[in-house]
Amino acid sequence: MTIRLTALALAGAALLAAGPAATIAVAQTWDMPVPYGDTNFHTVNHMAFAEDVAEATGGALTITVHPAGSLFKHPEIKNAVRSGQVPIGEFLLSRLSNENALYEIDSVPFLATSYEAAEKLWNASKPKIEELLSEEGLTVLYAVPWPPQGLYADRAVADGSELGGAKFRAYNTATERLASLMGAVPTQVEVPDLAQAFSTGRVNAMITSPSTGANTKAWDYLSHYYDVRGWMPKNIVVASVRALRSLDEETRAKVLEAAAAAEARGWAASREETTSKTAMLSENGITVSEPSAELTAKLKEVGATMSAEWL
Ligand code: PCA
Repeated sequence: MTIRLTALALAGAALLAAGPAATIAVAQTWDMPVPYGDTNFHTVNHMAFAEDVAEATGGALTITVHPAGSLFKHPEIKNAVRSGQVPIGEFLLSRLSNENALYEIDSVPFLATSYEAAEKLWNASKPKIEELLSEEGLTVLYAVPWPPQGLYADRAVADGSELGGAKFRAYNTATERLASLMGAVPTQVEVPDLAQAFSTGRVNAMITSPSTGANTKAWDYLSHYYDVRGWMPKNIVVASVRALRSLDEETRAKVLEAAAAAEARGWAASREETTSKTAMLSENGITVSEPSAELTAKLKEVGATMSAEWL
């Protein structure tokens, strides 16, 4: 008690001595809610980002990553940052498509299906996306794509007709639309609930990355994977402008530096995941194959419809 009062008194004296214009560097801790589990490569990247920040700022800023929607559920994360409940958070960018179609440009099927194309698309769309988010008091720190999206099912899919009436797991509006256009019935399921949704028959198929399949041990609940490479949706990390402003200039610069490093590291990790996690699916007994010409044609047709709708 005495010690605490003394510390408070000292801090108060320092504030008075420094005058109104100076900022006193007070160590801060930031809670960072993220939607995906702790073995996911995005989450691993955020942990490294947090370590970099702690080290570079000499402990002036500590970031605590809360994985798997444990602090805020995925649909709540953006507004939690916006409203100041947390200073920083991650979400799937295309989930914001109901606010502006630009947010889902990375989920238009067959628009950008390689890392090179995804990077071009990000560079082209980034200024406008940054502007839109900044209007809401959010600063973009970094964005990292998932590996190319492939088709998973609890059955063999020869031409796509096998998915007629199937219950199709969706993670954003674009995947919902794709499911409907394939003649399936879409239903939103978050990654932490995925294994259970399949095991209980709530869903039979989905399109997602080899990472999400491997992270959720898809071999326990389905049998087939088709390497469709449909699109590469991105996760984005944003901080509130207010929270960034509350840092002293040097600390803020270190955060932005660590964020740039996290973006580069994340893209490299994503590339690596594509190969390693596809191999893991097959090693664990999933039948991994290229989609047939018929299935590809069907998906491309759906993609063309969705591109036209996006435009
Ligand atoms: N995994 C996330 C989004 C895209 C991906 O590869 C998911 O399945 O929800």
